[in-house]
This record gives sequence, C-alpha cells and structure tokens, in this order.
Amino acid sequence: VDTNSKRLTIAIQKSGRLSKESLKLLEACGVKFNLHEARLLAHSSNQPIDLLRVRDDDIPGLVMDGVVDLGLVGENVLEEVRLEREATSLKAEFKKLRALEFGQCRLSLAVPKEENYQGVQDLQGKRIATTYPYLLQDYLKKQNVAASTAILTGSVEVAPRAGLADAVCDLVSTGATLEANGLVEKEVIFTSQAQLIQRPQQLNSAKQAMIDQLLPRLDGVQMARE
Ligand code: PRT
Ligand code: ZN
Repeated sequence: VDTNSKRLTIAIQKSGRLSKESLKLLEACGVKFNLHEARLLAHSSNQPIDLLRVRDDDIPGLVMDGVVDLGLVGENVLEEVRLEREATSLKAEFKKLRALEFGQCRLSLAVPKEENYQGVQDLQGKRIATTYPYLLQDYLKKQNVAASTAILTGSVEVAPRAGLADAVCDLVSTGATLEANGLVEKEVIFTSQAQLIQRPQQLNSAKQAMIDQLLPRLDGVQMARE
C-alpha cells in the first residue's frame, strides 16, 4: 500500500447483508461507483476514492494493519477479530468513527427448547457451537463458566440436533431461525450494528481532508433518515 497515495481506500463487504446498505450510504454521501461484479477494486467515478470489496471477516484486519483507510463492518465481526488479534499479538487498534444504524443484530446463547435452562451456570462443562469463539469465551469468562466450543462458520443452528453441541451462540435478528430449529434464546451476549472504522495511523492531509468532508455528509444523511 502506498501510504502517500492521495486516494482514500474504503473496504466494504462484497456480497452479504451489509453490502447494499454500505454502498447506498456512500452514494448518499456523494461518492459514486460503477461496480463490476467480479472486481475486488472499484474506483469512484467522481472522487479520489477506491472501494475494496471483500469478505466481512477480512475488513477489521485490513483496517488494523493499515492496508485500507476506512472500513464498514459489523461490530460483532470487529470485536471478534480484535479479541483474536489481541490474543495472538497482532495489531488490534482502530478508530471508531460512526455507528451506521444498519446491520442490527445480537449475538445470543440459545438452547434446545426441551432443556430446563435456569441460567448461564447451566452451561458449565457443556459444548457450545459458534462462529464467534472469542466473543463467547470472553463472555463465559466474565460469568465464571467453563464451556468448550465447536467452531462452525455456518449452520450453527443445526449443531445441537446434529449432536455436535449442547447449545449455540449465534447471531439473531428476528429469531425465526432459532425457532425453526427448536432453539430458545436465553442470553444476549453482544449487540451489534455496522460501524465505520478508520486505521489507527495518522492519514496524510489529502486523505484527512476527504474524511473531514465525508463525516458531516454522513451525519446529515443519518439525521435525515431519523
Ligand atoms: O461472505 P461474508 O463472510 O462477507 O459474509 P457472512 O456470511 O459472514 O455474513 P452475512 O452477510 O450473513 O452477515 C454480515 C453481517 O450482517 C453480520 O456479521 C452481522 O453484523 C450482520 N447481521 C445482521 C446478520 C444478521 N443481521 C442475521 N440475522 N448476520 C447474520 N444473520 C443470520 C443469523 O445468524 C440467522 O442465521 O441470519 C439468520 C437469520 O436471522 P433471524 O434471526 O432473522 O432468523
Ligand atoms: Zn463473514
């Protein structure tokens, strides 16, 4: 990465729940893009801004390592990566610029509905399926509960029925997925929405000027939406 570059680089999710809203928000702030579906990088057609479209899981690390200047990502992924990088002594700093008011969800513990669950202590010695082992263990540690994890990057909600785990720690928005799988939400361990983050290092004046122009626009867009 050319840190002297005057072009601002922004990472967003390529395809998924945050993609459309992320693009829409940038466009509402006056940044236009002509996207080619297959391409990783897109140049703005009206500003010196480049868009990097990647898996959401890669966005926090790209920002923390200073590979990109800004990133739009769910707080759940951001905090998971931060905890993981802290545990492995990788750079884990970033600047939080704005909460973006989309991508709202919660990370919750859920158990099979036939379980007579009384409280988080009941998970002592159990196995919990999750995509977020660091957020889960961080929570369990604070609750003084020792439980093991089954790490799955998909289909977490079928793990108990498949005999892989006793409980799940999964993202929930409407709760329909838990319900369809015979699971009942018991504890909310983290609440999340999309965040705009910046790399920790100081930016050159051209880039900083662009951010100084972008943020008031973003505030205006969000204000108008309320
Ligand atoms: O390919 P890539 O790695 O980029 O995408 P991904 O598959 O990891 O992520 P994606 O697109 O599914 O989600 C991106 C982000 O959207 C998440 O990290 C959250 O910050 C946010 N988000 C908001 C959600 C949900 N709502 C959500 N409901 N992410 C996932 N879900 C799942 C949930 O786990 C459940 O399985 O959607 C399913 C439906 O939820 P219910 O409760 O409405 O049934
Ligand atoms: Zn992902």
